[in-house]
Amino acid sequence: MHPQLTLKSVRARPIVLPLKRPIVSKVGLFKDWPLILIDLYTNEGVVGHSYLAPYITRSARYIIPAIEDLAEAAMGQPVAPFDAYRRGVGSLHLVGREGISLIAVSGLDMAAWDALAKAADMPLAVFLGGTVGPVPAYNSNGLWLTPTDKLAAEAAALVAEGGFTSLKLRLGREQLADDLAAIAAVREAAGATVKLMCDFNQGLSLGDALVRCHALDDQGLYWFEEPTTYDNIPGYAQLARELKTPVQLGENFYGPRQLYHAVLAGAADYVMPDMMRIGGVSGWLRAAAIASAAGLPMSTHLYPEISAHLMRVTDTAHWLEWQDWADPILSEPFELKDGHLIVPDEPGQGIEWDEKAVGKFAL
Ligand code: SMN
Ligand code: MG
Repeated sequence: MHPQLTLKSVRARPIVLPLKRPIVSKVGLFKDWPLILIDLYTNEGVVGHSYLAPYITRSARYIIPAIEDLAEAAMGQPVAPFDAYRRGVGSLHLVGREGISLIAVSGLDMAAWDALAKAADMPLAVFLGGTVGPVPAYNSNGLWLTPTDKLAAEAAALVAEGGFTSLKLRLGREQLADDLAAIAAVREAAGATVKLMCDFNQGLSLGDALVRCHALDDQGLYWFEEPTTYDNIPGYAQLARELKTPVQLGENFYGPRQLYHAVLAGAADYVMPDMMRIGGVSGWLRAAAIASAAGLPMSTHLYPEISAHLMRVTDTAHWLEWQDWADPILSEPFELKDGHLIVPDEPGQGIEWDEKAVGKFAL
């Protein structure tokens, strides 16, 4: 029998990684990519890892104290992520069940699941009742709102990064003609059969979203992601009702209940929770059960390593979003093959920090 793990301490460290291709999007311009690395130590010697990608570098100043506060309260307790989730959100609910509270809970939750799977000497996917193997992925490393004449070369490079047949393209440029030119440039370079997941990053008003998405509805795009503000649920229900192209929503859902409300309202054809906001592994598993009952295909957002394990046990698993942004600090980045991310046959998530690189990017 494996020993029950007991929480000894938690370390959370901010780092900032350079981005090969700067993010030019309606949610902001990012030249680099901050991460918070979390190490969860147990009395038994097992160490769980996770990371958060909070977009804004200075947010480490208020997310890390929240992580430390929750960890302090759990010191000496069994490593039991479902219990910690309830206790963590419960203890912070008066300052909000969502936002920073849930982000801190999610980071600790992922590290706790990593530790448990490591203690059992199983890959996380196997620990959760699945198997390791390939997960279908699209390349989301580029195709931002960059000048259209740069898109063809970038699309060809993105396909070549891992034999990809699917790419994410950001849309919602000033003029419809600019979006059409972007689509044409990418298809020209990546092949007519390339699947294009299209992300508007909430950049349009509901009225503009209706007009632009109707105008693009015959383009054969794979999905329309977040055309308007993510929490305009009635607006999304209208978009999903009126459009032929599937509407994708969910990277901004805080906790499984927000996904549930979106499902109830018919606000999306596809959902794509984000590990940092949905509640880590525990939140994902609950959200996946809702998507399964509703028959909604579920994709991932950021966090490709841990998300790949989860996709192996998600009933309606759809597409994994691939970004290589954490690769510089991983001692063994995950392998890509023929447009799939390969879940490694290693205990836990299968991520270990390259401490030399971490030192280089420390804040
Ligand atoms: C996104 C991800 C990371 C930064 C900005 C925008 C985007 C996505 O919404 O879905 O990849
Ligand atoms: Mg998105």
